[in-house]
Amino acid sequence: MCPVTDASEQPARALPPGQRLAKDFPVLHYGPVPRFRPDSWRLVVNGATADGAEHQIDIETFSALPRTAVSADMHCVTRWTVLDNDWEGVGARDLMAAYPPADDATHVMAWAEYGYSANMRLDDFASPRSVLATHRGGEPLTPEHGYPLRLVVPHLYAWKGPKWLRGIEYLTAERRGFWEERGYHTLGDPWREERYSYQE
Ligand SMILES: Nc1nc2c(c(=O)[nH]1)N[C@H]1C(S)=C(S)[C@@H](COP(=O)(O)O)O[C@H]1N2
Ligand SMILES: [Mo]
Repeated sequence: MCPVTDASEQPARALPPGQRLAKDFPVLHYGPVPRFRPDSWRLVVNGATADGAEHQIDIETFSALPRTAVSADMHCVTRWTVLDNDWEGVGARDLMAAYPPADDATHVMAWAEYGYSANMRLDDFASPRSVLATHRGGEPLTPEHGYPLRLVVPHLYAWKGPKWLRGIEYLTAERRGFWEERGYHTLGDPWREERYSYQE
């Protein structure tokens, strides 16, 4: 069963091709929900950083970064869409300002607990609407939706936004993430319906 509404419920606006409105807010991920351990939790920024160093950001340091709010629709490649999610957290551009990439960085790998990963172009990550989200709808993320931190890149399919985010790796060449290695598109723009790697 797909968690979508019936055709009589009209979306508030046009959806990307092949998408339908979800009922409520589905939970979808591969593997178990990790437990948050605040003492050992770090967000790692590494790879092609400007200073060549690996940065280990603890939760207190992360909490001191500038905050931003973004309202965005969420499109899962399995064809459901959730409109108007109010995310709050740290803008990707503010993270990049604090922990900048090297000049030759072109791509990002976003890493989650248990080795889940998603790749994207640096320009996609650097969108003013990309947010490392701690809250949705004014409440902290629930464990199954990514507590304490998830990446949201609204203009890409939602698999490009790891829940339980633990790392941003700057890359100087494209590498493929978890789903991108398993037949999904390296770019993943829902408006262009970039679902599968055979379309590349
Ligand atoms: N760590 C992790 N993040 C993930 C996934 C996953 O399997 N593991 N699935 C992605 C997919 S395919 C979707 S559609 C969204 C679903 O987010 P939600 O469960 O909050 O609706 O999470 C994304 N982030
Ligand atoms: Mo998805």
